[in-house]
Amino acid sequence: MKKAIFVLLAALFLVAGCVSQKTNLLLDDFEGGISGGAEGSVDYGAGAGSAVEVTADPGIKNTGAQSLKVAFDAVSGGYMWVARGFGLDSKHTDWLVQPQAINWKKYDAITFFMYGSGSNARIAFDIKDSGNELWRFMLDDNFTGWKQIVCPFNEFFARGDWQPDNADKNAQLNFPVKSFQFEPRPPAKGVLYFDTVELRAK
Ligand SMILES: [Ca+2]
Ligand SMILES: [Ca+2]
Repeated sequence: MKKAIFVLLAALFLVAGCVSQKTNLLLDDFEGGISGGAEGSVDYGAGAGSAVEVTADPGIKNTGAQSLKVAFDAVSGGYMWVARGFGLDSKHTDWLVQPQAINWKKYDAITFFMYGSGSNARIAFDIKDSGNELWRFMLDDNFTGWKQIVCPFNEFFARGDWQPDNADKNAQLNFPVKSFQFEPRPPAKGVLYFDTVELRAK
């Protein structure tokens, strides 16, 4: 009898395991035409002396046919942004999935692949929450080649240096998240590549 119960329980766990299989969600693969400006597919720019150029790179890629190539010169006092998602100034920056269509409770991190250059530049990865509040995760360009960067939602912090005028500034990361952006922090100059932005299943 004990053996029968054990077999039954083992079978139940097996079924439960199959049903609750973890599946990550691909948010963005940076495919298709890459351009800036009002009609562009990437919302990017720079100011106060910094400069950034964004193109597609078919040679260095992690998934699909290309990656997002970011050539930057970040000077002291300057700023820049390279953003994709919803509610941005450029018209065609959408992810592969609408934020409202995502069950955010199923995921605990946002991940992406970065092709590092070993420059030791500091890179900010920001997400904008449903209240337009910007949250930041910091990483270092201290490796070469592709590496997956895992940014757990509970390790983001609300930006203290700047927030949009319409940010709720409630110190809560409110879902759905609407967009993300990369910003190499000054002083730094170089080229980085990004690809394969996903939500990690819990
Ligand atoms: Ca790609
Ligand atoms: Ca908020």
